[in-house]
Formats: sequence, C-alpha cells, structure tokens
Amino acid sequence: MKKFYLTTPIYYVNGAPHIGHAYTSIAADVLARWQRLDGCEVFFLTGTDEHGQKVEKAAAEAGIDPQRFTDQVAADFRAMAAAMGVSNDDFIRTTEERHRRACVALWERLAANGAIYLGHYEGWYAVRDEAFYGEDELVKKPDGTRLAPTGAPVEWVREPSYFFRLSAWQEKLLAFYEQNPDFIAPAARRNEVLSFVRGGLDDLSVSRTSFRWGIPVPNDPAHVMYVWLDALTNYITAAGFPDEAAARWPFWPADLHIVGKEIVRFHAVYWPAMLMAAGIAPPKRIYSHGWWTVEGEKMSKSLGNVIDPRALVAEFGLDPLRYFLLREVPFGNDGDFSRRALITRLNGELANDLGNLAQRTLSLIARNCDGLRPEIGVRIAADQALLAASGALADVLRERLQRLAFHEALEEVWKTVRAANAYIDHQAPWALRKTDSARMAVVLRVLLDALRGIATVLQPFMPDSMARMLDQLGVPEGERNLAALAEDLPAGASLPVPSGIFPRFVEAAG
Ligand code: ME8
Repeated sequence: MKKFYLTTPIYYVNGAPHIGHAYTSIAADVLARWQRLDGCEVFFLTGTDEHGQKVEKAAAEAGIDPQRFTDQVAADFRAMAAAMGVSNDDFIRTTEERHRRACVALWERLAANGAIYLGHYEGWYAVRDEAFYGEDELVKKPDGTRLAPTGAPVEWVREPSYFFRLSAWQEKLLAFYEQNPDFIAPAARRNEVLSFVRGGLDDLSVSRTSFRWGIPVPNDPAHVMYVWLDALTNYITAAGFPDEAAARWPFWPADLHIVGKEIVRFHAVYWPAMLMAAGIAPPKRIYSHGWWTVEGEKMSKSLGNVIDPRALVAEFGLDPLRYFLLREVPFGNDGDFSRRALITRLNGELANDLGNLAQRTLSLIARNCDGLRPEIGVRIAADQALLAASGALADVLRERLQRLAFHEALEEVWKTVRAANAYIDHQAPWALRKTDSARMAVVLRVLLDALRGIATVLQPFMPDSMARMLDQLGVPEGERNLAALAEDLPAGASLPVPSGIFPRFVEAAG
C-alpha cells in the first residue's frame, strides 16, 4: 500500500484555537481522507507547540505554571480538532518525553557532524514570532522604535548561544530546490524562499539562556533549545525518531507539510538544512496557504473579532463550514471570512443545488418505485453524458487535490451537480410517471448513480453529510471508496426513507 504522511503546523498554546488553525487542519484533513479513500495508508499528524518564551509568558500572565497551562490549552486544541472532524492519526505535544528524546538525538547528531558550535548571540529578537531578525529587515517607526517585518515588537538580546551552521547550506539548498521544483508551492512562496537563500544565510542561533521553558541542551543545561528547532523536530518524533525500527519510520520523509505563509522560511530553509546536516532525508513538499481576515479586518484580540470555529459549527453545522472554507478562497491566497458569504454558499450550493437534487431524486424513487433501486435499463445519450461526467470526477479530483486546488475540485463537482439538475429538469421524471414509467425508472437510476459518484468524492470535504447521503443512496459502507465506483450496485435494493441533508439557513429575525 502506498504510504502518505502529512502534517499541519503544531500550534502555539499561548492562545485559544481560532478559525485560522481550524482552516489549516480542515484542509489537511480533506487530503488525508482523500488519500485513504484512494487506497493509501495515511499517517496524518497535528499537535501543539508548547515550549518557548511566548508560551512561558502566556502561562505567567495566566498565573499558572507552564506545564499545567499547556495541558489546558493543548486539551482545547485537541477538542477543536475533534470538533472540526479532523481525522488525525496522532496528536503530538512538544512537552512529551518521546519528543524530548527525539530533539536530544537530533541535536547530538548535528553536534557530532560539526553542524553546531557554541558562540555568542547579539541581535534583534521578536518573542511574538519566536524569530531573530537582521537590522536590515526591521521597520523603523518615526519615534525610533523598531518592529519586525511582521509588525511584532523586537528586543535586543545578548547572550551565549549555540549556532547551527546554516551558512554552509546556501549552495546545497539552492541545488536541492533546483532538483525538487515542487518542494515549495505556490510559486510566489517558492520565489520568496529562493531570493532569501540567494541573499546569503547567516548561522542560526539555536539555544537560549534567558528563559527556562524548553528542552535542555545535552551536556549544557544552562541552555534550552531554540523553540523552532524543537518545534520542527515534531515531524520526525511522531514518525518514531531516533528509533529507525519504529513502525512509523517508513512514513518518513513526510509527503507534505501544510503551513501558513508566515512560517514558510522555517519549513523550507531551516528544516531541510537541519535534516540534511543530520543525515536525515528532508520532507518532499511544503505547501503554504494564505491568511484569513474576518469581515475585512485582521483577527486580533483587541478588535475582539477572533472567531472560535466551534461557534460557527454550532450555528451553521460542521460540513457547511468545511465546505465554505475550502470553496471560498483558492488555497494559497488570502481570504475574508464573512457570514453573508457562508450563508450564500450554504443556501445556494449545498441546500439548493445538491440537497434538493438528492431529495427530489430519492423522494421520486420512494413514491414511484416502491423505494427500490431501479434497473439500469436502456440508456440514451443524455444519460451517458451525465454518467460520464460523474464517473470522471475521481480522476479529475485526484489531479486537483494533488495541486491542493480545493476550490477547483469543488467547482468541478458542482459542474456535475448543475448538469444533474439540468438533466432532471429536462427529463422531468415526475411527468414520465404517467407517460412512460420504464423511462422514468431509467432516469431515476441515472440520477442515483450520478449522486453516488458525487457523494463518494465529496466525502473528504463533508464526511458526515456525505455518509448520510450514501446511506440514503443505499451504498454499503464497504463500497464508498474510489475503487468501488467501478462496480454498479444491484437493482432492487430497498432504499431508506429520504430526509433532507442540508437545511436552508434562515437568519433569525431581529
Ligand atoms: O506558527 N489565517 O504556531 P501558530 C489562516 N507553533 N491560517 C492561520 C491564521 C489565519 N489568520 N492564523 C493562524 C506557529 N493560522 C508555530 C508552528 S510548526 C513546526 C510550528 C494557521 O499557533 C496557519 O497554518 O502561530 C499558521 O501557519 C498556523 O496557524 C500558525 O499557528
């Protein structure tokens, strides 16, 4: 069985989970579910990033010791993933013992290979980004204060530090990007990374002595490891590193790290360099998505517009939210979340286009065919055309999802949904009932088979609703994967009583 390992970033536990975290996790979940449906053995990892100064500060502000604080917030992230229907196979926390072991082992390999040395660090550090910036990268405000390019405040830090010899990796990284043109996508992000690396690389400070909340450096416990070295390592910890006999080690290198655009540099530059320096294969692909704003504004605590995705699920249902997030904005671009846009898609595309199509088809079968799946019968060109479209969906979506073009994948499905609606209107099976009941049965069977194709490929996007639709279509549980679409289902099977799958959303008055 082909293996597929994919990851989300591990989220900082300094704040509560919000719609941005849910977005990345849902997108990754769709791919994980798709790969399983397509017959792959999947390892899908998400988790929490629990060390570093930023988390230490948040715990201090909450007046709780960092371990108890991270226990609480990590539990909330885990609950958020479950509430979003995320089908992760493992949930990693960087405060776990398995992770400490992996970080120490990676450090020791780097040290043994001469990739780490002790020096002295002096420079600008942004706690919010957990990143160092060069003087030339900073934005100077009129009052003389400096900000990181991300807008985060920076402070001057001076302390002894271990360094990773990143400067030795410039040419090797450029050669690696050249040989692996798909390593970073989309193209805009790849170009940013290339120009950053071409501009020259400084050695990277990888330890801190100014705070304690981290993994101690082997043989020098005055230092804790830099949080990004610690965080990135999670992807190999979960695969069993350093135990290369671990059951999951064959999943490494990861097929795909999905990340937000602000952390591409860590994943596409530092991470492959560290791995190669330790003699470990780098991941195969990094895909970066864009950022969501909310009703036109950046999400922030001070604006009070940070959205808890669980509140949206309570109001609109999980599957409409999953659908909206992936349909509304091309993956890779920035997007804006608005209730209005969500309601428009829910009522138009889910309730009307797809929900009504299923409901009309199934209630006609219930009423006019004794609720039994009709025979295939003799098909005319119009029937073949619709079935050809639905039959092609698996291949079409495989190609779109390989490019993480979720919005295109959904648009392709909706082309078929619209074609099926045009077909049912044109064939008018309700009228055929009186004039040609044999033809009516053929038309209803065509619709049933087209809906089966549609619901099957939509399962990764809307798992619960499509499970219900496939139940109503009488598709046995073992026959809901892509390969099963090649076989017709037997006529005569009794279908359950249909009921609506996507209720229209009506805004409460007042
Ligand atoms: O960066 N729109 O964690 P983090 C879209 N711990 N996605 C968003 C978003 C928004 N407005 N806000 C957050 C970290 N995200 C590190 C990662 S990985 C080894 C360590 C998503 O809690 C997006 O995926 O700041 C982004 O990359 C991630 O959350 C950042 O989460």
